[in-house]
Amino acid sequence: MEAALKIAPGVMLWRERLDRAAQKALLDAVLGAAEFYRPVMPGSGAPFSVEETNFGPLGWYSDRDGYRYTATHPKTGAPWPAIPTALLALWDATTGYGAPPQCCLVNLYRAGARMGLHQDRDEQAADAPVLSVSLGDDALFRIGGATRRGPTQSLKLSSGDVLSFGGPARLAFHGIDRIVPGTSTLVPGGGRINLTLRRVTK
Ligand code: MD3
Ligand code: FE
Repeated sequence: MEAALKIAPGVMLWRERLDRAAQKALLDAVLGAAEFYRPVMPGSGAPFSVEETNFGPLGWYSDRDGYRYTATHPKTGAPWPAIPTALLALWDATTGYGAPPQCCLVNLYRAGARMGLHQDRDEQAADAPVLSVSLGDDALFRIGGATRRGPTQSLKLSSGDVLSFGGPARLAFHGIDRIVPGTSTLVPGGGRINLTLRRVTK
């Protein structure tokens, strides 16, 4: 394995940490799991451009009533499927954190989808890192500091890349400016899938 790149304090990047076969296996696990839905913004009800689903005992969900973690799929009421074992192994190998992730949020970006700058603040386990796996088309990822104002840096994320955010980076503002359509053949129909592993409770 190539050594991790240190992007900023608390941010580590492993380029192409997953080979094509491992990417395909994860893609198949995602596509065979819970169906995607389109969350809406708290209050306004404006739809996200990203579609989502989850693996794990807790899934992240947003509707008019707010952001929260739920044990069941909002449309079907079924428990979320288990986190794929390859992702649990990746979490152990890259984070060394002493407890497994409880949530694997799956974001699906078709052409034109984006995610505005935000912080992830819905988790009580603030000491745990967040681990992100990119599949499919390239994305332009932006990360700043712990305040909305101030400098940001932009990073291209490609299929198989793995990023961890811990310590001083855990409350960094971040988002996806856009995806670059046609840069990968992995996802049928085109687009990008991001898997985010998190601890939720203390
Ligand atoms: C930095 N997802 O789901 S992953 C999200 O590519 C989210 O779908 C983006 O932001 C995506 O909340 C970015 C990279 C990421 C995830 C969580 C973080 C970066 C982070 C938490 C803290 C700091
Ligand atoms: Fe986020």
